[in-house]
Amino acid sequence: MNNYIDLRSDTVTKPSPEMRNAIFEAEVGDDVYGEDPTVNLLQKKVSEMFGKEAALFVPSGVMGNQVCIKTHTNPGDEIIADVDAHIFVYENAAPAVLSGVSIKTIQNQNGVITAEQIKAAIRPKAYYLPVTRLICLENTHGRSGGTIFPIDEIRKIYNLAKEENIKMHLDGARLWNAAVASDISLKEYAKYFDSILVCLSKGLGAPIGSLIVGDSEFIERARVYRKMFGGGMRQVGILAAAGIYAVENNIQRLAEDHLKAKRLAEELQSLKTFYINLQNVQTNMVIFKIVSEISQQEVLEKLKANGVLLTPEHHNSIRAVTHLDVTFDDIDKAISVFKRIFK
Ligand code: TLP
Repeated sequence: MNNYIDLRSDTVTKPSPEMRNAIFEAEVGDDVYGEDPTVNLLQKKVSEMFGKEAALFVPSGVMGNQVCIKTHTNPGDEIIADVDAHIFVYENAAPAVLSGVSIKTIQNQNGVITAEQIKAAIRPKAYYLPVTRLICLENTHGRSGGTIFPIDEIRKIYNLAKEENIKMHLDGARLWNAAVASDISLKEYAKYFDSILVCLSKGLGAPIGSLIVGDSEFIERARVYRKMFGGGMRQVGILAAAGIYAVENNIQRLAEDHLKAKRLAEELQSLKTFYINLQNVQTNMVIFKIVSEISQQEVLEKLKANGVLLTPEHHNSIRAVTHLDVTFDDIDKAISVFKRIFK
């Protein structure tokens, strides 16, 4: 896909020469013994960034979410998530398979579920009902096009969770984007969650890797499930080194990706083939809802034939994601392609 302007996802980013150099230079050890100095450094660094006691390096976002769900719950419990949450839609029903829990889904508005909706979804206490154990939020929210979860609503949900003795998990695969765009610190977001998943392999440009953060006791228990799920890794400092490079160099620059998404959306909003909700273009994604006769597949094929890659999204939409491997120039080229093909 080298010759394409690849807007399918920020997961397609490749390690830069500087990041490859950090990988090359990494000191390593056996991380299952806890002896990889570079992994230990990454975990320490990231836990401090979030103001939490500990962090654990995991191979993927899905594994991070699922290890957290497993650590928080018992079989027969229920977790709450929005109906479009990655945890619910894109993780192969893993909460049912790996943790034996059901998911009570809530309709979201632009990625947001409210404390009021959640309150209504919490099960009353009765021996024949599942126990509502965990509330999962997603920030930024992928299926709504990278929208930011408002901090005021997070605070209300946190207060409710405290009252009800329910834990809070954040799928923060792209929390970095939310923090940069909203100017709210990672620590402030982290205050309201018992566990957070963050990814290195999306907008931050690392080839692989995610972390979960939480208190030390939680992370110690999570380590057991990481191993159980096959995520115990050995001389993985070569990947942690990429992660350290990513968090030290590639967070603030996400603002550029947000500008690229804005430019794409603003330039293409006049096309009649699509509807773009500009208010939802808050970070590095643009959702184009197809509002003319043309099929989703045809739109994607035409774009591909002209060198631009996007992905299908639900509700007859297509999704563009900006990232560090597409330049402003590439965005302008993609805009010309759109304008040439579509009305
Ligand atoms: N998201 C991918 C696809 O799976 C949709 C993408 O291209 O956006 N949480 C969120 C919010 C995510 O968007 C993703 C990946 C994950 C978790 C899972 O991360 P990985 O792919 O590392 O397991």
